[in-house]
Amino acid sequence: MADYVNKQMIELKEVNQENQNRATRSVKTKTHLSGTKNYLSLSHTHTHTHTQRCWQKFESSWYFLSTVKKPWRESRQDCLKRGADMVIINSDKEQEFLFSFIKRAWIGLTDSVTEGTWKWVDGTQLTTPSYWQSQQPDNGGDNPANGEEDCVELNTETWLPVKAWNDQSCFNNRYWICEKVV
Ligand SMILES: [Ca+2]
Ligand SMILES: [Ca+2]
Ligand SMILES: [Ca+2]
Repeated sequence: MADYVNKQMIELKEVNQENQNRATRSVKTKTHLSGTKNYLSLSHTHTHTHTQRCWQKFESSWYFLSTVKKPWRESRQDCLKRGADMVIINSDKEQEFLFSFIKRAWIGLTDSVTEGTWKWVDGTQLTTPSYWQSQQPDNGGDNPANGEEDCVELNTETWLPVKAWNDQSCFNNRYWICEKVV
C-alpha cells in the first residue's frame, strides 16, 4: 500500500513538473511573440514615415518632393534640416526624372550672389548641361513687376523636359526638391 502511495506521489510530482515546464514554455513564447510584434510595429512606422515623407530613389540619389510651397531660401533650409540639400541636376536622365514629378519646383541653382553667374548650392558654377527654357534666364525681362529673378524653378508647364528651367523671383512660393546623394 505504502509503495502504491509513493508511486502515486512520484507520478503526481512528474505531472506537476511537466505542467510547470509547459507554463514556462508558454511564457517564453508569449515574450517572443510580443518581441516580434514590437519589431513589426517599429518597421511599419518606419515604412509609413518614409512613404509619408515622399523620398524616392533614382540612380544613386534619394529625392524629396515637398507637398507645400515656399520661397526658395526657406525651401533650401527644409532640405538642410532633412540632412540633404536642394537638388543639383547633373544629367539629362536626372532632369527628365525630376520633370516627371509634374510640379513647378525650386532646384538648387541661383545667381543671387552675382547677377548672371549661376551657381549650384554646393558652390560649383553652372557649366553644361543646362536645361533653360527658350528665352530664359531673363532676370524678369523688362517688366519691373517681376523684380529680380535669381532662383531657378523647374517649369513643368513646358513641352520639353530638357528645356524647362526658368529664373523666378526667389520670394515666390514653389514646391521644392531635395537630393541626398548615396
Ligand atoms: Ca544630382
Ligand atoms: Ca538673376
Ligand atoms: Ca524668368
